[in-house]
Amino acid sequence: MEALKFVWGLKGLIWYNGVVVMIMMIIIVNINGSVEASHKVYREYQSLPPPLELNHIHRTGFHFQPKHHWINDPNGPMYYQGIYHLFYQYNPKGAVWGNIVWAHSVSTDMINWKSLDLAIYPSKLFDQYGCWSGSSTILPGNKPVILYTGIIDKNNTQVQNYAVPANYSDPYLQEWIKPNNNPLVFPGIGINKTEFRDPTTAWWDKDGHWRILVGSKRKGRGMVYLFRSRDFLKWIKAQHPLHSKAKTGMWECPDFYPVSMDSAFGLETSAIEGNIKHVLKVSLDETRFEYYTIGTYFLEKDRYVPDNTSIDGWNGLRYDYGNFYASKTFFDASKNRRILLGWSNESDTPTEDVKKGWAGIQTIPRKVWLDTSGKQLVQWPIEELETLRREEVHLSDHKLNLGDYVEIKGITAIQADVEVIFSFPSLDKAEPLDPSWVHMDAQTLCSHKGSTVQGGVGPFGLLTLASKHLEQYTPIFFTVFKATNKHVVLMCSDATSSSLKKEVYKPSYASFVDADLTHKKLSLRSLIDHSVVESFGAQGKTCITSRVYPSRAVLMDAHLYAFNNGTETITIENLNAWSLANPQMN
Ligand code: DQQ
Repeated sequence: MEALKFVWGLKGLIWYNGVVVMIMMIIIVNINGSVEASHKVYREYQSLPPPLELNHIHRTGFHFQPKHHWINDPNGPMYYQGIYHLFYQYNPKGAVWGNIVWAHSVSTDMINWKSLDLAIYPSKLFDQYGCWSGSSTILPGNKPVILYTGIIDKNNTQVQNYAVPANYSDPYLQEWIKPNNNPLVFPGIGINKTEFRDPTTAWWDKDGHWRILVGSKRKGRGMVYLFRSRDFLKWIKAQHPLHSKAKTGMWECPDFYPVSMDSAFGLETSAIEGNIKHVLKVSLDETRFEYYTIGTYFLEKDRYVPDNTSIDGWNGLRYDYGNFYASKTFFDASKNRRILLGWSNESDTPTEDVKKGWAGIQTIPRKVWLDTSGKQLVQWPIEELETLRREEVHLSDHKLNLGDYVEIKGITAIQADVEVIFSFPSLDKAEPLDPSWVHMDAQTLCSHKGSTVQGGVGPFGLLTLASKHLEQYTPIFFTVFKATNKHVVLMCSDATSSSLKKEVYKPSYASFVDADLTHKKLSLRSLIDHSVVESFGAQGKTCITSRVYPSRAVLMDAHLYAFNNGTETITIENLNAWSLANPQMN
């Protein structure tokens, strides 16, 4: 491995024209819109056969994907008789959203997947216009049941249905029955019948009731209606929603579960005793981002109250600050952990998706638990991913001065797992947080500063999916700033230079990281897979997933570098990188 002096071609221009570049970026972001919404309807593309050649350069190697066509939300993940089940929203006829059914895959490790027949598809009056998202619950006696949203008319009226396995002794649960006493829940008086969907996993309490949440909104106020049932069949709406928040719009795909305050082990969804907190996550239809709060669930009153350390609204905490939506967790009883899956949507145009013949992936399943601070969650890729690790390279105690970069050679940079710990001797050179930046959100600040503008402590990090002459690259990096009486860490995953195509949405995804800087170290792990980079900063405290479409940094022409563009010397204390093999993928 060789260290080179890094000359950033456009650095001077960008610095000089900083304001111009920033304005241009904002315009481009606006013109190029945002991530794809699941309900955007492109009728002309909804039912088109896939192209014959599916091995597109941007197809991922180890992320979950069916052979072809469109996918969105993960649905009803569960562990049953030694098998993991993942259902997902799927268009069996095309590469854009539409004709929605529940497709079904099974696995013994959540990395290798085998696709089964469709599990739930429109066939009855109560779901004839679509089988939308939902969850699974394991009832006493180890009996799984699925709750999902059925669309019953052309106006998108939504009801909640259930489905049960045809044969409980089949660990693959290949056939599902939708009993005739469906729907279980109609939108009652006062409920907006086209904004009433995505039932959660049910939880049970000693009072003999099952409880579920259903996402909704009223007059712009996002909310989760609470329903109770003794027999899982007759559901009564509670007088008040479990929780709601003004001006947040429709809450899709809610998820509600307990987390332990004492350990990283997961808890069964009905767990209520002991030193626990609850997490409520909602997916915001209006912003296409999710946020979660950590709080207390008062069971007697059936109220959830977020802690005052959790922002309840558009600026709340996110599992992931990038392409990540409609996520869902489940309790994995085989390893006592809670697992999180999310849909990572494309940032390319629908016409490109049609040409590729596919759109959408699921992120690598992550273990999720409460940070010792009690104020946020922590996530880490499941340990099973490590079975795909092949060639390995290692680098330690390597210094990066201003403008240095080092290529990480010896692995397939297009499909890799990289773990690195950076250290710095002091924070004295940290750039003061300019008062005019204070009101910027992290993403705006990242697009303003970027990876190429010289800083104090940082920007430093990884350049992933980089072409040989750096015409294209996706940097994942940190910059430490000095605020009034503390240091602030900004983490960015910046798609701005990932490809030359104008039509692609290329945001500078970013977040501030609540990192402990006592030891003057910051860690980063990135999972790189052709058109996706999933990154975990500060041991999983901040996660960002970017979808990118390089034309030059493809296949064997992709490179990986570590870099520093700050005046403080950064040391790569330890870097391990592996090529990742292809698992069995549907
Ligand atoms: N996707 C589903 C809905 C859900 C949305 C439809 C979220 O049930 O609200 O495909 O992406």
